[in-house]
Amino acid sequence: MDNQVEGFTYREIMSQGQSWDSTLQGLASLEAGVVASLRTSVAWPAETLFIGCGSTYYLALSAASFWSKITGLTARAMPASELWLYPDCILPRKGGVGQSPVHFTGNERRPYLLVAISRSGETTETLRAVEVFRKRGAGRCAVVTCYARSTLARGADLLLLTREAEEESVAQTRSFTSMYILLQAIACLVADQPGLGRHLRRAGGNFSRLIEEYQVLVKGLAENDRFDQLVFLGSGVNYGLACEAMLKMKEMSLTPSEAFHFMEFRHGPKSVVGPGTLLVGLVNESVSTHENRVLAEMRSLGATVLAISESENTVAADYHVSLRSGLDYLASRVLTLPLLQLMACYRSLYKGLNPDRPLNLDAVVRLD
Ligand code: F1P
Repeated sequence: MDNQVEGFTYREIMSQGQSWDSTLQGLASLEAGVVASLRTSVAWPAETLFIGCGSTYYLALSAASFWSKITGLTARAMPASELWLYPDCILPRKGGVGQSPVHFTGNERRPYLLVAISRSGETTETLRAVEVFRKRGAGRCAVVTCYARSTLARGADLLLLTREAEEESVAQTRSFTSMYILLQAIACLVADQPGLGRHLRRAGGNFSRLIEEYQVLVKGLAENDRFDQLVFLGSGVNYGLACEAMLKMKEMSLTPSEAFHFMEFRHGPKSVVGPGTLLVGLVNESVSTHENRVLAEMRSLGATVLAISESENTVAADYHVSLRSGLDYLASRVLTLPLLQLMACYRSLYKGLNPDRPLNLDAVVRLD
């Protein structure tokens, strides 16, 4: 199989298991300092804001969800450009009528924690958003990036680095999942949840088995001429992942793709469903009754359904990826992406495109 795919994007997709392992090993040496640095001398930040652009905005969406779930702290995600250009919609203004009482302890406004996520550390919108945040004295800024010498990294109060995930590809693959698992590990440190941390360290060991078991399936779906559009559904922490899978398919294969929260899809967007639709559901088995019903309904409208979940027995689908990881649900999330990245890569090659050179795209968006 491998000899049909020469490019660095494919190689980077296939290297993710090792990248996750080395990323987490790298964190182990920083652990004590990380928690101390995240904790301010006063109470925890009033709110944690996650920002990014494109893939890293989708990472921020999922991160805000698992951050709240793991730490109990409130969190929000937004495109970096929103914080840069519309800060008053995000940060209360001193003296402004809209100041929210939740950010006050006594008469002192509690700080925010900003988590700026950027593979390159050079995206203009993200750099400008951090500048705005700092100018407002709104709190401290942690940076998640692959490049230690980047502009963003150099200005961080706390630098969370995954050098091992540096990549040549324009479309993010191992960088995304490695920054993702790094942030999950940080959340475990902040919340003092060593058990979940141990599960995260086991995720890499599942990578090769899943590729071995399902590579042929995703290649077959990628090369099926029946499908002219893809829909990715996910809720909770899965929504950001569904958005990222959608973007991979768009960036690499130019296939019309959309992503929605599971329960939102009925409220209008399902009108596009038909025999040409491949619908990928990232199923959370704790709510699978509801998510299953959506999948069954879309199959009745003619869609072909690929479900990705921990086990097979709860989902009505035409095709199934059963992770069978034995991991905590949150620790298994990174396992959902590599096969969908591969599907996008295979579809790109099948259409005679080059996944290493996505049309119209650059690896970093720099604005003057
Ligand atoms: C952000 C980004 C990527 C996108 C493309 C262009 O980069 O929008 O998400 O896939 O590569 O740049 P970064 O800030 O994460 O480096």
